[in-house]
Amino acid sequence: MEKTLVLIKPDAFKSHHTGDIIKRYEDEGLQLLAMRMMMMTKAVAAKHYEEHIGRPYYAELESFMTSGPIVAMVLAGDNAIAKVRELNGKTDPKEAAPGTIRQLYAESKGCNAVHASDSPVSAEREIHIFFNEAEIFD
Ligand code: FUP
Repeated sequence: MEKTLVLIKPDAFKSHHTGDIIKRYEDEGLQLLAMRMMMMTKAVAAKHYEEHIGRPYYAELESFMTSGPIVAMVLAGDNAIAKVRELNGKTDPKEAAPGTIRQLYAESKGCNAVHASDSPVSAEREIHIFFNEAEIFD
């Protein structure tokens, strides 16, 4: 079983789509192994988005991601990384396929409802920013 880190971002949390989003993943057979509601600090944002530091949109990304509660979770299943990214849709909701989470719930490329790991290496790194082994129920 592959694991992936998912974040429900402040926009989707604020617009009350947390339940809708979790249901989409569970309906596709993905299993919740860990979950926490929290505020992302600037320090956690810098760790999580380290490859984006210095890019023109970083200040906006940091300010958005620390603007309100997020829900962090670990999901597992066959091909979980690709499956979750497909359910999420493209980064820019204008390009996201109909019925994807971003097409349904995101406003813009910056405020785009969800994050999901993009590779096994990222998943391993990102999961351990948010959870320790004792919090992952596998
Ligand atoms: P994704 O893998 O779909 O989450 O997208 P990226 O890793 O490319 O980008 C991470 C986050 O940076 C996005 F969710 C939003 C932000 N971003 C922008 O705001 N503008 C950009 O041009 C690219 C990324």
